[in-house]
Amino acid sequence: MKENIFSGVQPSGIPTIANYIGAMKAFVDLQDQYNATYCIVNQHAITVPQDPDTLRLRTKQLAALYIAIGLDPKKSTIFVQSDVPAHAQAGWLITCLMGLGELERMTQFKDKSAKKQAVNAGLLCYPALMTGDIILHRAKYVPVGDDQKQHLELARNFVDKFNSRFGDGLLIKPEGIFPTSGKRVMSLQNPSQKMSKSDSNHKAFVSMLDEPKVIIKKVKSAMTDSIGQVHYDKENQPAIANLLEIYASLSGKAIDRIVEDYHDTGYGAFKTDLADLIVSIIEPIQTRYNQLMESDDLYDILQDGAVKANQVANQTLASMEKSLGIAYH
Ligand code: AQP
Repeated sequence: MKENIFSGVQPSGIPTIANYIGAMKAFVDLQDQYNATYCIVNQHAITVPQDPDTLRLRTKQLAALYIAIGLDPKKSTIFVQSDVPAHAQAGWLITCLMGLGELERMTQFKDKSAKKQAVNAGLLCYPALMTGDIILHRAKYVPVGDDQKQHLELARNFVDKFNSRFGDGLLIKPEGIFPTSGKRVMSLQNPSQKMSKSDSNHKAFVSMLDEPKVIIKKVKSAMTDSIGQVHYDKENQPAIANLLEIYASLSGKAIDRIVEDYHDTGYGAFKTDLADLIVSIIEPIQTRYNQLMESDDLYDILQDGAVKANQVANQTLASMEKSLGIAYH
C-alpha cells in the first residue's frame, strides 16, 4: 500500500517561485508515488490580518494554481482546510497539549511577531494547527521548504509524546521531504531574508502570476554584488548564490555546471537567461490557471477533495478524542 503524504500552502498572497521551488514542485512529482493530500490552509492565513474578499479570491487562485502546476485531482486529494472541521478541532486539542515555551521558541513566530504591532494568539498557536494538519491525514512524509523544518520537528516531538502517553502507533510520526536546491529561496532584494509571498516589497519576489515582462524586470533588478563574477559562494556572494539555486532548481542542472557556463559572462547574461527560464516555466502554468479560473470545475474538485479529506481526518480525530477522554460515550 502507498504511504501518505500531506502538505499545504497558505492563501496569504499569491504563491511565489520560492513556494513553488521549496514545496509545490515536489507536490507534483510525489503524487504518483504516494497517497497524496494537498491542502489550502486558509485557517493558517488568518494568523495575520486578511481582507475577507482578498482571502476568498486567494483561496480560489491557489486551488487553480495547484491544478495548473500539474496536481491531478484523480491522483491527489485537494481541499480547503476550513471545509474539514477536524483541522480546527485537532488544532485545539494539540494547543492544549503543547507547551507555551515550545511555541514561543519558534523562529517564525519570533520573526513575524517582531514585525507586527498587534499579534494575535493564533500566530503563536500556528504550529499546533499545522501539527494537526499533518497527523490527521496520517502523513508519513511532508514536502516542505526549510523554513518549516522547526515546525515539523515540533510535530514529530508531539507525536512521540502523544504515542508514549496514549499508545504506540496511535499517530504517525512524519518526516520532511526537502528539495536539494532551493530549500530556502531568499528575497531578490535582501539575500539575508527568505522570499515571502506577503513581503510588502513586491520586487523581493517573483509571483507565480507575474506577467513575463514583470518577471524579467524583477530578475534584472535583483540585488547582486560588486565582485562581478558568477561563483557559488554563500558567504561572500549570497545574492548570486541564491540566483544560482533558483536556476539549478528550475533547470535541473547542477550548480557547478551553471557556474561554468556563466563564469566569464558577468551578471547580465546570467540574469537574462534566468529570467527567460522562469518565464518558460511559469507561462504554461498561467495559461492553465486562466482557463481554470474561468470554469466551474474548481468548486467540484474542492468539494470532492473535502469529502475524502473529511473521512480520513474524522477517523484520526475520533481516536485522539477517545485517547484524551473527550469522547465520553
Ligand atoms: N523562501 C522559501 N524558500 C523555499 N520554500 C519556501 N516556502 C515558503 N517560503 C519559502 C515553502 O512554501 C510552502 C508554503 O508556505 P506557506 O504558504 O505555508 O507559508 P510560509 O512558509 O510562511 O511561506 P511565505 O511565502 O513566507 O508566506 P507568508 O508570506 O504568508 O508567510 C511551505 O512548504 C514553505 O516551507
